Formats: sequence, structure tokens, C-alpha cells
Amino acid sequence: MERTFVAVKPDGVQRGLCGEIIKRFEQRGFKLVAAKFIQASEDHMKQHYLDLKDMPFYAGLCKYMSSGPVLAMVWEGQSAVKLTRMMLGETNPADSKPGSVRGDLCINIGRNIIHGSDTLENAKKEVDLWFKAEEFANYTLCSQPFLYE
Ligand code: DAT
Ligand code: MG
Repeated sequence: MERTFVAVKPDGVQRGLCGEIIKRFEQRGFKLVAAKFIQASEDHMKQHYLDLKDMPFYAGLCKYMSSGPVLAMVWEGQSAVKLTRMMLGETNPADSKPGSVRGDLCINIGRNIIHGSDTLENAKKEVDLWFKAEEFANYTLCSQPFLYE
């Protein structure tokens, strides 16, 4: 089992897409193990996107990501990191296939509504950055034996 960090960005929140996004993860069979609705500080977003610090869009991205509330979540499941990235689509919505979150619900690269960890290593870092140990729910999904053999 893997855990991955997913966030509905401020644009996704304002556009009323939290429910649609949660629905897709639930329907796929992933288990929600942590969630919070918060406005992150610019410093927090700078840490979150540290790998991109040399990119020209870094400052604007961090400012935007801290401009309003985000829905931060941790989803658990088999190959959760890879499958989540496939569900998201490409970074640029214009390259994202219909059926993906970005391919169905947004248009512009700077307003691509959702974040998902890109590797297992980054997922661990991001989960630790956004959540404390006591913020995780410990439970078993009743659908578990019907999702996995
Ligand atoms: P992803 O969110 O698909 O992991 P990333 O980590 O490369 O993509 O970039 C983080 C976010 O930065 C991305 O979701 C949107 C923004 N971004 C990336 N490339 C951009 C660009 N060329 N212009 C504007 N914003 C960009
Ligand atoms: Mg990324």
C-alpha cells in the first residue's frame, strides 16, 4: 500500500470542484486517511514546491497557492502515487486527456486545480510536510476485500 498527497488548489476550491475530485478518488477505490481544509502560508508553499525554486513561475505559484484555502488530503491504496498522477492528467491541462481531472475540468497550466505527488519519495516528504501523525485516521474500508485480492 502507498500513500500519496493530493490537494485541491485554491482555483479548484473556488470553482466548487472539491466534491467532484473527492468522488473520483472514492470511486477509484482509494481510502482517505487524512484531510484538512486550510489556507497555507506562502512559506509553506515555498517549502512544498522547493524543487521548482529556480523556475520563473515559482514565486507566482507559491503566492497563488497561498491566496486561498486548499483541500489537503492523503489517499491510500495500491500504487496510489502512480494511479493518482494518471487520474490527474498532464501538468498542462491542454495536454491532458479527457477522463483525467485536468483534462475534464480545467484549461490553463497556472490554474490546473489539483496537486498530486509525483514520486513515492516526494509523497512521503509532502505527507510529512502537511500532516502530523495524530491527524491520520486509522480504520479499515468495508470495501477492502472487494478492491484487492
Ligand atoms: P505537477 O503539478 O503536474 O506536478 P510541476 O510539479 O511541474 O507539475 O509544477 C507544479 C505546478 O506549477 C503546476 O501544477 C502548475 C505550475 N506550473 C508548472 N509549469 C508551469 C509553467 N510553465 N507556467 C506556469 N505554471 C506552471
Ligand atoms: Mg509536481
